[in-house]
Amino acid sequence: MIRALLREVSDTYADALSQTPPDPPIDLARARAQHAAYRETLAALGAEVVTLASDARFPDCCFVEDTAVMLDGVALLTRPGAPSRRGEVEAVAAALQHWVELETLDSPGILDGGDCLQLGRTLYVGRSARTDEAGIAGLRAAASRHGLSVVGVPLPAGVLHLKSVCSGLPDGRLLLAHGTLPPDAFAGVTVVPVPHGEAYAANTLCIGETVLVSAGFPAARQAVVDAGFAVRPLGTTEFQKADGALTCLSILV
Ligand code: CIR
Repeated sequence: MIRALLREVSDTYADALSQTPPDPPIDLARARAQHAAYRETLAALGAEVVTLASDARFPDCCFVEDTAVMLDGVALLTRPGAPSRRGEVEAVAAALQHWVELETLDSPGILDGGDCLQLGRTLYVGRSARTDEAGIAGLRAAASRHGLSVVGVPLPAGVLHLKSVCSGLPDGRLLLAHGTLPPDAFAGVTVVPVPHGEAYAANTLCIGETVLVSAGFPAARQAVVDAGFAVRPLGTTEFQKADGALTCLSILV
């Protein structure tokens, strides 16, 4: 049974961090409707969904992925790169402790879960504005205790997180937005390309053999279908406005 931890969209979500001020601005009611559809889809696919209450102090709190990284059934709590988001970890930790053991980052670094992607026994981690060398060192120390190796992937300017431009498919292949990262950063991994113009939709979420894909990106959807998987399109426009996508909205345990 997959468990999914989610967090409601905050009353202050319109103030969420964004690399570019959204135009039109975030529509809070629409964001909540999209979040509800996401939650219902996960449940319909058989996940046990737990949704935490939001906290108006944290506009970005629905993006729970950034607060913890699962390492073989243990949750490594992160130290998010954005200072305004550090306080989000507490409520997530309180919820996760009922399900799994918790570990903390034993370094003074910063690390966002959105920068972490596990394929097989390798954890790829983006070196970004949100994840630094010390954060990667802390991740490596924790991962090695679980027999996982860590490979750093430098991200180009403007790419918020590693998983802003790629995500894993159910069979371990990598869905990667063409022209964003060199495929040889993922040596030995088979890459399924998404056209550059649909880079946003390279962030997908796998629930079993089904792949959730952002609605409105036909080439990305086709790439996943051609790769052999069932797709569920979901509206994510209000999360895209805050640089968020499908994986960001849950921690799968
Ligand atoms: C932020 O800038 O932190 C949020 N507005 C978006 C975080 C998206 N999270 C993710 O990709 N894992």
